[in-house]
Amino acid sequence: MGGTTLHQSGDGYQAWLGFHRIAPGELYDQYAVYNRITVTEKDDIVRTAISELSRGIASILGNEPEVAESGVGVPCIAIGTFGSNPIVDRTFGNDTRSAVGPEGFAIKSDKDNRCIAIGASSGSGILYGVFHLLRLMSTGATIDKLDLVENPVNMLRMINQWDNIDGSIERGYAGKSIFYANNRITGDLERVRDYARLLASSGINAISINNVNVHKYESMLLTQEYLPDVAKFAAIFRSYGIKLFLSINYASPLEIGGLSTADPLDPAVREWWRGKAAEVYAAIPDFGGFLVKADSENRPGPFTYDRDHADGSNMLAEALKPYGGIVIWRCFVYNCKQDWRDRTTDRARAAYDHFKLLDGRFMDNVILQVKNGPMDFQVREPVSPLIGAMEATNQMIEFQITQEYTGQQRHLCYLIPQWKEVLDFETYAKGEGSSIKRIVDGSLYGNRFSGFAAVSNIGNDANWTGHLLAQANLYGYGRLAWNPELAAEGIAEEWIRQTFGGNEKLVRTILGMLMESWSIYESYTAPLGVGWMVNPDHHYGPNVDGYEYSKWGTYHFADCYGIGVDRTQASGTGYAAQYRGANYDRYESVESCPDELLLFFHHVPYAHVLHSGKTVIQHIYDTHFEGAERAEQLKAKWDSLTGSMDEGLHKQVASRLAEQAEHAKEWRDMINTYFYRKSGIADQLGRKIY
Ligand code: GCV
Repeated sequence: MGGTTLHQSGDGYQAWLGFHRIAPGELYDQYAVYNRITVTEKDDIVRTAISELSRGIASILGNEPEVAESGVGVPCIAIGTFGSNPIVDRTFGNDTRSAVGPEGFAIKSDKDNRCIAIGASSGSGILYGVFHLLRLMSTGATIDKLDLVENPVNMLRMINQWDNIDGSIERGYAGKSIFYANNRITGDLERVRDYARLLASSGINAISINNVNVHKYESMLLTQEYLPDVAKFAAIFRSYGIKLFLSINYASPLEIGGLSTADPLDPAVREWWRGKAAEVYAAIPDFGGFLVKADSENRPGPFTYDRDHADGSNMLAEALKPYGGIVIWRCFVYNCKQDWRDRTTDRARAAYDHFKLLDGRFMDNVILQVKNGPMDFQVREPVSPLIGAMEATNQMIEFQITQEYTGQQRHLCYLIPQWKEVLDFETYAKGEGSSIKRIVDGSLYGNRFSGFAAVSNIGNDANWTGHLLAQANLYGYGRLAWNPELAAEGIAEEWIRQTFGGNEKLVRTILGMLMESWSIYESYTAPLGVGWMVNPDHHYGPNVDGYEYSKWGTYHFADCYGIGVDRTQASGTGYAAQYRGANYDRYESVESCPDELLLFFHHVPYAHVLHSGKTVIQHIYDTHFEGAERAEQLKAKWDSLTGSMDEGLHKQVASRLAEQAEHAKEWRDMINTYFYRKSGIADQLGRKIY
């Protein structure tokens, strides 16, 4: 292990932590007062916080602040957990202290005494407070009148790496793994540390560091051969307040344990996992727990032994319980070999059908991780009806930051608006006021564990995410997990100012581009919620009938008369009935189903008239022509920023946008031609369809 990362200005490596120098002026004078930090504590995370604050201020002001341990003296930024720093203690009264939760913080400016205090009840709180102050400074905010308390809304704010230990990344679009190469943990530790900084600065507090598809080699991470190196990663993440988890192979007792079964009810298997947990905790005392994908896409699981997923997860939960560990059990469980041509079998139904009836059977240290939609991270799908359907079970939501079906970081697609729609969705699980965000923050049902998980979009590309603007999705995910009430625009603007500086034209232009990018991508790809029109395996590029499981017929059921999947209770797969009350009514009826999901829920003729007044076929033509044009405009907008940012940064995005504009035309032509040929209906505007 070891090594250092070389990077250059203009490569995007610093991401949103570049901390641009501010020019002399009023703001500089206001910030420059705070050139001294006082702190008395020395624990790991507080030390991280001090070093981050010094580094950030040095970069913003051009001078390294003095760090004094006395805890007294002004002007200063006084930092400490309550009871450790006299300035912090005299700044915050009992009301404030009791309002600050385990990972929260309070910040208050005392203008007269030229002092800013950051108080918290833990080292993590201090670190988040420091990053908050730096965020304010690097977005040009006034800091001499601060008086705020912040607590994260979600307990778990987790990142899932899909890294394999051969160094590849499943659905990774930004180079190779920063953790592994050639079946070894190599890991440039500096790079891993820099990743931890990025994550902590956006609010992340947990990470699983290997793919959920765990093969034999990845199972080895649980062995003595690998655990000492895994522990080094854990130490780095720990110093940034981030807990480390591992994905495990359900068949590990067979794969690496020499047993002949992985049956969760077999005493030898239970004993094996208890022993394994003890070994892992001996190496990593604050280990988070196991993330599990079982009985899905050829992964082993309890079904092999005629056991259900409660049996399977509880067995692991029991092994982890003595150490405070948790089991995060994924609900992405479906039979990919199923023949669904008879139209009653429906992949969308699978998660709910498998798990709903198990409500109440899971131990309290099991959390079910549910993808945001019932299928698989499409550009548009409805919200998963499983979220909120299990009152007596811990649940967390899973998003996909890596852009598997949303342009693979070759196309611009700012995903925060999509996630906001999901989080704001009213489920009626406990009557009105039962939004997804209230379920996954644990408040609706008073869950012991809950939160957010998302699949990372980083690799060892210099700029982390391949497409520089895809950094906004990683940053935005963390911010949204911290506080789902934040607006998508606000998050984008923060990210832009921190990444590119405060030039107003630049900020407005990039903000506009990010905010329209999801709608642009949707418009030239898969229409009206139908999804899946991608090439098999790698899932990039248009292929209307292409998706790999289309051997059972297409996922969209298009023929010469119509298109879409009938998921109604009345005549289709019955999926619509997994929703409650008004949601069921809205989706079940073709009249009330929202246009953007029409083909997800209904099979309709091409001449069906949408709420927009257009026919389905005309909508397909129009959106594909417009989408390709709008992709071209994205490129022009970016070109207008030439000269207003580092040339290297500008160039890398310009080339991605040029590629996007070209590929959008390919999407337009493939989709329009396909449906023109299928339907035989001409474009009303007489445009050329290739
Ligand atoms: C890690 C989809 C992806 C797979 C992924 C799977 C999952 O099917 O294409 O690459 O596997 O989701 O979420 O488990």
